[in-house]
Amino acid sequence: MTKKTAIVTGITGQDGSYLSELLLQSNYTVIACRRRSSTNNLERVTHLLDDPNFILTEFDLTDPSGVYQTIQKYQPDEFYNLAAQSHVGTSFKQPSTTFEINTVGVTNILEGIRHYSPHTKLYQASTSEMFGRNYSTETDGKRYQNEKTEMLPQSPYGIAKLAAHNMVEIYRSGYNLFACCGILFNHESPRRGENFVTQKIVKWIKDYIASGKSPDFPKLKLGNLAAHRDWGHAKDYVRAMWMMLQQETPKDYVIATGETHSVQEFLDLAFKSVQLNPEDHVEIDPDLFRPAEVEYLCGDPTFANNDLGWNPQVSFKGLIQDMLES
Ligand code: NAP
Ligand code: F7E
Repeated sequence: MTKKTAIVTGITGQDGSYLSELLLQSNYTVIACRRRSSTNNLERVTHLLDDPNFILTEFDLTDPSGVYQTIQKYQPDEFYNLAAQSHVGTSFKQPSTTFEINTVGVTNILEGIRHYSPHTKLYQASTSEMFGRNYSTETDGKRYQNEKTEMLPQSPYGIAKLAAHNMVEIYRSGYNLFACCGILFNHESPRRGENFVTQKIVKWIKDYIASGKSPDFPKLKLGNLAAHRDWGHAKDYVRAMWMMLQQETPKDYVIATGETHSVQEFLDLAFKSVQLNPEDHVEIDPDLFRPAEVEYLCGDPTFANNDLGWNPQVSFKGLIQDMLES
């Protein structure tokens, strides 16, 4: 395989770390971007730091000068934008910051590529949150979202991501850039951040067991357990990102498993697999409910299956096991 260069943003996060691994294994030089931090937050990529093809660099997406300089300096074959204010709940508390990073930040990248490296192929991390409260319905009544489903976002995060999604479309059609969006449904892993519901549940279980199942151990506080999500494994999903940029033409794809489960089901399965009963340990906290909720997500990945040849490898149960056993 010929050597390629890719800029990856968000390398301190879940997807950035898995994607960096995949690219390094595929003979890429990875320009690994992070923003300044007063503490060491490189734990997800510690094992990559000694690799000479993993080149750490620093910029904040909201500062165009750093974005432009990096694009101009490396003129990469590929650019994967995984950086974001990625927490939906937080987006209600920090809507302007969310918009600045998730929309203006993406516009900075698009402008940088347009002016300084128009041959660069861009992957933008879009999301199922953009569908919000909308879904399509099959003749048998099954509800799903795919590339044709109208988007009605329900959070500042979803709105900011949809604006970025539309911006990518405009630069693709208006300036002929190879720019595409993966509309990824929820994906988790042992590297998932601790304030997302799956990892919050798994972490509580591990901490509780580590405490010797202490009767004084605080309860697990959760919000809406009725919401449904289509959960896959992050390792499968970063492979789809890479596949999108290996195509002849840029297209947007839904990446999902096609299965949906409630938060309650995730909770029950995770607790059951370590012989615990959630009813003994979980407390519902009204403060953890969102001002507006996305109640039902179930992706239809048919287009990605057929056009990319992408299929997820890890099942819902396999995902929970991996998170619990890591
Ligand atoms: P994550 O773990 O929260 O990582 C987000 C990354 O963005 C972190 O490295 C963070 O850096 C970085 N970042 C935030 N603000 C930045 C800024 N202003 N400048 C530069 N970097 C900044 O998220 P993830 O789960 O890996 O998700 C990756 C991308 O996919 C995100 O865009 C997310 O919105 C999107 N997405 C995720 C899912 C999912 O289920 N995981 C589904 C659909 C779409 P710090 O460490 O400094 O905070
Ligand atoms: O919430 C409910 C919550 O924060 C899932 C991000 O990666 O996926 C993620 O966004 C569900 C929601 O993920 C708690 O109300 C109940 O219905 O794990 P989450 P999310 O909001 O779906 C999309 C696709 C992205 O793009 C995002 O970047 O779980 N829930 N109790 C809770 N959620 C949290 N966080 N904490 C709770 O205690």
